[in-house]
Amino acid sequence: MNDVIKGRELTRRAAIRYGLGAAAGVLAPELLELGPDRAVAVRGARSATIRHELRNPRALRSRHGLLHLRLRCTPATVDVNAGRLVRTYTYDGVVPGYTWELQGGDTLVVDLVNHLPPLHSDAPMIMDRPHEWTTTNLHTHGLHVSPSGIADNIFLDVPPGERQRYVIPVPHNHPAGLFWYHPHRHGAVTQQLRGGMAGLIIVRGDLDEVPEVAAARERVMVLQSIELGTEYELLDPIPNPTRSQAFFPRQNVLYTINGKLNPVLTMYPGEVQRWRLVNAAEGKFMSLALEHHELQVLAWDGLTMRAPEGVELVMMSAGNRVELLVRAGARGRYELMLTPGSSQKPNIPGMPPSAMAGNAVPLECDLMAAGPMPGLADQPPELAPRSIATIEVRGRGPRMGLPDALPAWDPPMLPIARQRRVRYTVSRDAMNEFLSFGIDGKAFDPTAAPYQAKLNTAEEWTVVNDCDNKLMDHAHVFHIHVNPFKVTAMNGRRLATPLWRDTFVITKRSGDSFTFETNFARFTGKFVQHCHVLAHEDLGMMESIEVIR
Ligand SMILES: [Cu+2]
Repeated sequence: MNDVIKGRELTRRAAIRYGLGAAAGVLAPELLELGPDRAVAVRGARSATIRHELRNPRALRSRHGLLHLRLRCTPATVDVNAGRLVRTYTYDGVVPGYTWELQGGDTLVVDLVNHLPPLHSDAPMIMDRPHEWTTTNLHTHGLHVSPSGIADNIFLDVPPGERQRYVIPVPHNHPAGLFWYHPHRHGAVTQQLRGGMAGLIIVRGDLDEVPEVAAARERVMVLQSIELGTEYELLDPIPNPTRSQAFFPRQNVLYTINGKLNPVLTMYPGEVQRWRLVNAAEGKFMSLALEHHELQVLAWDGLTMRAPEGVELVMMSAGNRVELLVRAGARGRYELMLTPGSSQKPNIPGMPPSAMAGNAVPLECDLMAAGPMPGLADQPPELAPRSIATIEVRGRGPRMGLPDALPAWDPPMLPIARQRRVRYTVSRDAMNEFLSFGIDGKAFDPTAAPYQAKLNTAEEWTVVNDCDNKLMDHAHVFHIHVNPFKVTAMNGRRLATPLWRDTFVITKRSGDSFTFETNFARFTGKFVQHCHVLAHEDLGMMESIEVIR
C-alpha cells in the first residue's frame, strides 16, 4: 500500500493505479459459470464460444431541442451470447436500454409505461425490505436537473399497468458527458437493476469537440452484472429470507458489455478509441485492466478533468462512469480483465486503501474476536477475475494523437454554509443478526422530515463508514442526486487534486471516511442521497434531502 501514499497525500493517480499487477495475467476461463451441459440447452441459441464485435446500443437523439421517447418496462427473453436465452426484466425488450443523446438546453420527455407483472401477494409492505419490486419509476443519474414534479422525481410511483410522463429540461450549460438512467423506486431498485434495466444518457458538448476526442471512434460500454437463477431466469427477491437464503437469490452472474458476454473490440496498432463506460451493476465494484495499450482518463461521472491522466487500470464503484481514450498497442489479442468486488469483498486492484493499517481494529468497535470473520472467507465464484472482452489489434492506419488539455468542469464553490458528518450505518440485533441499513442509524422513511439545505449555499460533508460489529470489511458507495460533489479528503488526508464525482466509494473499515464540498445550486426540491450498493439502498440506506429557498 505504500505506493499509494505520497507524503501525506493520496494522489488521484496513485489511487487509480493502486494494485496494478494483481489482475494482470489472470485469465479466467470463459463462461466458467455455464457448465459444459448448458451451451446447447436452447435450440437455435448461439454457441457460447462464438464472439461478436461489440456494438453500441441503439441511440435515440434529440432533434430541435427535444428528445421525446417511450420507455416500456417489460419482461423479455434476451440473447446475451451465453449459449442459452435469458428471461429477465428489461427496458423495451433489450438489455441495456437504448442510449439517449442530448445537448444542453434540450428537453427530455419520457413516457414511461410499466408492463412488469403485478405481484400477487398479501404480505405487508415493509419499507426496509424488498417490496413491490415490479413497481417502477425513473432516475436520470448524474443529470443536474430538477428533482421535483414530473422531472427527476424518485418519489413518483408507477405500478404495473400504469404510465407516467416525465418532462426534464436540461440546463443550457449542463456539463457534457456520460450519465445514465435506471429505476429508483425504493424496494424495487435492486431487482430491476440486476435484471438489466439501465441505459446511457450522453450529453454532447465541449468535450466532444476536442480534436483528438472527436477523431476517435466512440464506443459506449454498459457494464452490467445480470443476476439469474439456474434456468437463467430472474428470481424474485425474498423479503424475509431464512439464514440459508439471500434477499436477492442468484446462481449465475453474467458480466455483460452492452448486453453481450465476451464481445470482441477491433482496433489497429496506434488507433485511438474513445471508450465511455458505466458500471451499471446492482452493487459490484469493477476493476478493469488492459495490458499493452495506452489508457488515458478524460472524465469521471460525466465531469471532465483538466488533462488526460494515464492509468493502467480503473476501479469503478457501482454507478460510476469513466471516459477513456485507448491507444492500441502492437498487433495481437488482448484481454480486458475484470476483477469484481462487493461490499463485503472489496479488496480489488485500484480500491483506495482503508485508514486502518493491516488488521487493526478501530477502538470504538467491539468486533467479535472468536471465529473467522465472514468477510475473510473464500471469494465466491461470481467475484472471480475474468476476461470480459477481447481486444483484437490488426490492420493498419495512421497513428492517432492524444490531447494535452481538456475543457475541465471545475466550477467555483459557493461559501460553505455548514459542515455535516453523516454516517452510513447498519443495525443488528442482540444476536448480531442483520436488521437494516440506514443513514445515521435510521432506515429510509419517505415520510420522515428531510435534511434541509439552502439554495445557493455550499456544504462540506464527511461521510463515515460506521461500525458494523459483524463484518470486518463493509464498503459502501455514496451517491447524491441533482448536484455533483468535490472530494477533498479521504480518511482525513487532503487530496493533492480534488476529485469531482457524483458517486464515490466509502472504503471498507469502520471509521473510514471521505470529505466533500457541494454546491446546492439552481434547483430546489426534495431528492435523496443513498448507498449505490443498491441492495443496501433497498434495505434502508437512503435519506431524503430538501433544498429550500
Ligand atoms: Cu452500502
